[in-house]
Parts: sequence; C-alpha cells; structure tokens
Amino acid sequence: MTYILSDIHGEYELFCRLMEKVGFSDGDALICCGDMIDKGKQSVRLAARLFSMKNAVLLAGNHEYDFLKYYWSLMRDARDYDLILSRLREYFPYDGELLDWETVDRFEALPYFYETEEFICVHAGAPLDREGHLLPLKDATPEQLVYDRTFKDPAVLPRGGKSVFFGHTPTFFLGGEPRIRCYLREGKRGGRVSDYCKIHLDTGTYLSGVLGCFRIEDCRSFYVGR
Ligand SMILES: [Mn+2]
Repeated sequence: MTYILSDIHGEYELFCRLMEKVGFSDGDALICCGDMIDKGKQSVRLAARLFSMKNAVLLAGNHEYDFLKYYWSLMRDARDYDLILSRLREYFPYDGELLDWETVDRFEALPYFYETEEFICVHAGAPLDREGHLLPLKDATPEQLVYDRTFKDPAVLPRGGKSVFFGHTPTFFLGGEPRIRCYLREGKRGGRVSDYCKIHLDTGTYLSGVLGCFRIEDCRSFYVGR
C-alpha cells in the first residue's frame, strides 16, 4: 500500500503512531510532501527516521528550502566546516544536536515534486495555465512549488490530467475540521485517485494535534491525534 502525507513539522511521536495505526511495513511505500521540519520539537529525529525508511519518497517544502537557503548562505564563504555544522545545529532549537552532515546532504538532495502516471505530488501547489490545465512541473522554479499560496483555494480546480497531492496550508484555515480535503471531479464517485482533481493533505498537525495520511489504493484517510 502507498500512504501519502505532508507537513509533519517535527511531530515525531504522532508520525510513529500514525505508521503504527496503518500497520506500515517494509512492503508499503510512503510519500511525504514536504515540511517535515520546524515548529514541532523533534525535527531532526523525524527527518532521520524518514531518510532511513525504505520505499519513501520525500519532497522539500518551504521549511526545508528555507533551511537550505541558510545552509547555502553559510557555505558561500566557508572556511571552518565544524563551525558551519554547529550553526546548522543551532537552527533546530530542540534537537539540533542530532544533526550530522549526512542528514544535511539528504535535505539538499530532496526533489521538489514527484510524478507518476496517475498523480503529482508537490508541497504547496502545481503550476496551472489560465484555463486551469496543469503545466509541466519541471519548468517550475522551486520557489513556485514550495511557496504557492493560490493553489489551495477551493475555487482552483485543476482540469484534466493528473490528480495533485499537496499540503502547505492547514485545511482548517479553509473552514471545518483538520481533515484531508479531497476535491471530486464532476460526475465521479471517489473510489480512485483519478476521481479527484486535487487532494489537500495538511491537517495543520502542529496547531491541531491531528496528523492524517491518505492511502492511494482505496482512497481512505487515517488520523491520529494528541
Ligand atoms: Mn509549507
């Protein structure tokens, strides 16, 4: 089975409980649409766990991108690499001491989108043309993909093409509960991913205490709460 989620934001315990709840095993796959770090208290521990998982596709969100921009700024006039690592550790006020160079390299290697025959995964939003058709993600800049603020709007419904999974903005900011929001295409019933034009994954875990994930094969959502 393939599970997809977003915006865990250092909530390591909730993530572990969610994986337990769905009975996640080595035969399953995980996709995380960015923002694994910041806000919560176990950013580095969570990142290390995600980086160690088999069959995990991890994307950069704006929080990983902001960390990388800080890292790149330190590297511009790098002389003392031990000092750089200690500055990077200070970036994570709660568990920065766990950060090592291997983890930094893994952050730097994160892709900004993931695409299959059926769907697209991105942190904040996929680029659309004026008629709402999806544009090729490879032509978008990282900034577009991690900072987009319009794709979340309920009125933005990508036409045709693939389904888009994204996070970045808590769904309850759009009204209602901290639940995954699935936007059905006209005339579809919702039994398969292609029935949806977009699936908004961010349950605002840090604020709501609820973390959710979506199972691709049967379009079921699962949640754990604090
Ligand atoms: Mn974000």
